[in-house]
Amino acid sequence: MSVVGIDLGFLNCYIGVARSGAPPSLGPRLPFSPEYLSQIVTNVKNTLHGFKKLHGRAFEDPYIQAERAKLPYELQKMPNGSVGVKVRYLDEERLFAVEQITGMLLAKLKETSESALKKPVADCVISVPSFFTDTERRSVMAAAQIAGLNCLKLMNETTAVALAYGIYKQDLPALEEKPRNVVFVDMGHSAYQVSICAFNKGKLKVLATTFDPFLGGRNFDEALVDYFSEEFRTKYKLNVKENPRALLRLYQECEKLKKLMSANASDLPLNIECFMNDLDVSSKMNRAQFEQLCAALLSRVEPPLRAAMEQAKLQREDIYGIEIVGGATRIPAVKEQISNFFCKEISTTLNADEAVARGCALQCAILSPAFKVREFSITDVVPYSITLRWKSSYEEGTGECEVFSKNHAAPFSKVITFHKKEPFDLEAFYTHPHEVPYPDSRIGRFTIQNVGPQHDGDNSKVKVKVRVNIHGLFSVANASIIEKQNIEGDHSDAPMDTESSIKNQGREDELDKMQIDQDEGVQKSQAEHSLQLQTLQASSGDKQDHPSLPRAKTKVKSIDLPIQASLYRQLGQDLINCYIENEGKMIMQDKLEKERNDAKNAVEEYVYDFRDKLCGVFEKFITEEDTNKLTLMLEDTENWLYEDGEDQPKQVYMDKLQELRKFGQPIQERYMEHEERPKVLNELGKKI
Ligand code: ATP
Ligand code: K
Ligand code: MG
Repeated sequence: MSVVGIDLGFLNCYIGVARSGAPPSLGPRLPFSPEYLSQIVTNVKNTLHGFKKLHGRAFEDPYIQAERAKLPYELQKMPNGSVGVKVRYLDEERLFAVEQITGMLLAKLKETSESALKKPVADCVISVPSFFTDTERRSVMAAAQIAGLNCLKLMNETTAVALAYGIYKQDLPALEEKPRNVVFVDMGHSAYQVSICAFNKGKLKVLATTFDPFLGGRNFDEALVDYFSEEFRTKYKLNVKENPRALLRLYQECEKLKKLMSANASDLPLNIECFMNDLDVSSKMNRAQFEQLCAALLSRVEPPLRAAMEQAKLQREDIYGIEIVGGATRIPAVKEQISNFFCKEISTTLNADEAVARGCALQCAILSPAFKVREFSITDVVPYSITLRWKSSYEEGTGECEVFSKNHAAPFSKVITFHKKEPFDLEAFYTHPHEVPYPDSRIGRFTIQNVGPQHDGDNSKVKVKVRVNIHGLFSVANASIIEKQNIEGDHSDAPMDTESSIKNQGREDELDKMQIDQDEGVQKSQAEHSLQLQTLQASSGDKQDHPSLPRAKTKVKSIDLPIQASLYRQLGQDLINCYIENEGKMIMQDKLEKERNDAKNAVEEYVYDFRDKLCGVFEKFITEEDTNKLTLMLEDTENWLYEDGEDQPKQVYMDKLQELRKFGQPIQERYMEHEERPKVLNELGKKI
């Protein structure tokens, strides 16, 4: 049994593999470059990359429109208003939803790990940036489903890094001791993330996570591209920005130059031959110039560090170490900004490229029942505070309540009590839209159905459980009506519509297990369920609700209520199923296409091999006349392969091969016989 962790990077994807046997060994590192997609989607002219952040957004989203201008491939609006990518697939222009594109990438990653491990792979943990909203997360989940992967957890990238750091550390402080606080910094190609984690033996707790979702290696490339485009405009009168091909090449060269400048401070050349209009261009730059050019970008390194420290309520001296990962942290000036802020050397003990994938693989092993991994508990945070608003058509006004504050522990469940006479809506949204790098603050609407008054006409007590689950997704997980059967004296509490006594149920792992159970489709019986709620109720010390009544006298019955959820920009399961079917078809088509190509290659190979042998080993076994005839035939076949035979069904190639073999086989046999004869005689000789 093997499980995998997938770092779904903007530019680079990595797979970490955990194999059974404790502790899990991390198997072959499987790096992926975006070029892989061109293998998946046959005949794609442009390599597709950078679609990670197109997830869960509307086509009109300003971020999408800004990206659109930069991407070498075309984006288009899908019928449901989300983002599609235009791709040539088997000589046909096709539009794929971004979920399908990531699904293809994930399917490829799955297939590659399977062939490396020689075992099927289904369970996985996939990384997402900590700043991803619910909509973005759900879109990535859909992609996993399309790829046939069972995603046990969407894991925040920096949390994965923290796990990779902590799980093998032998010297973490004991549980009762002061925790060890470590800062994790990840700057990749597209984003910059910081998180501060507190470690004790066997556990890590994320204290705060901050980010600049729009700062990464690509911005440094962009700064260089802008600079050289300007220079080439004056120096060579070239308008690079108007030529997509040239622009792409300039981006590639600038990225190379940027990396070279990380290792070398002196003047470095930038030369591109036949750049535009048959012109060769050349220029140079050194590290000091680069840093000056990128001063504005570099000044954005500090604020998230400062914010993280403030939110974690820590001082510099509380920090044990700073660990950096992600390709762009190799830029010396970025490192310098970080170490200057903390007045401390930064540590690079983690593998900057693989840490996220390793952490995900470890998390997957922890979650998988097939693995025995040492216990390690992980508490993440809610990145943005979440508010519930409720209204009822029957009563006036609305009520509001922040159910999760920023950096609140996650996964976590809470129970809220409402007093209602009729069904009601709960609207969940991010409390502070300006803090969220996403243009819409809506999460979803949850309608609590089947609510009616009590027998005496009074409000009913409705308990609603809200949760942020293991993937970082918010939901109204369940709702139940509490019926009191011995009502006498019980109504000291006047109907209070806006009362929302939030009881923390604790982030106890018990609740998480419940979540996993439900995800696996295990339906709890009514009895079991109400029992559970009762226990929760008892443990929450539900006193202020019944100030005058001793608990023992109230008979309480809890009845589950149906919840109708409508999540913001949710892909319907019907559509996902349709994508799954399509993905299956494409995998089949790819397989057929591969077989067809293999059959064609076999003909080509046979032609070359036969020709070699005709003037080589076969020479003695064939007349000159036949040789000439066959040479001509091989030449014809070769020409045919480049012309009419270029694009034929598999069977045509197989027939062709058969035809060639008819001529080749007898000669081959004569030759083999000749070769074998002395050996056979030799053997016989020995025996005699
Ligand atoms: P993201 O985390 O944003 O999704 P990613 O995980 O794909 O993206 P990484 O693989 O961590 O990104 O980093 C890629 C970036 O790091 C690229 O911009 C690349 O140019 C940059 N990079 C890699 N090596 C160096 C180096 N030596 N010096 C400077 N930059 C580098
Ligand atoms: K990566
Ligand atoms: Mg990354």
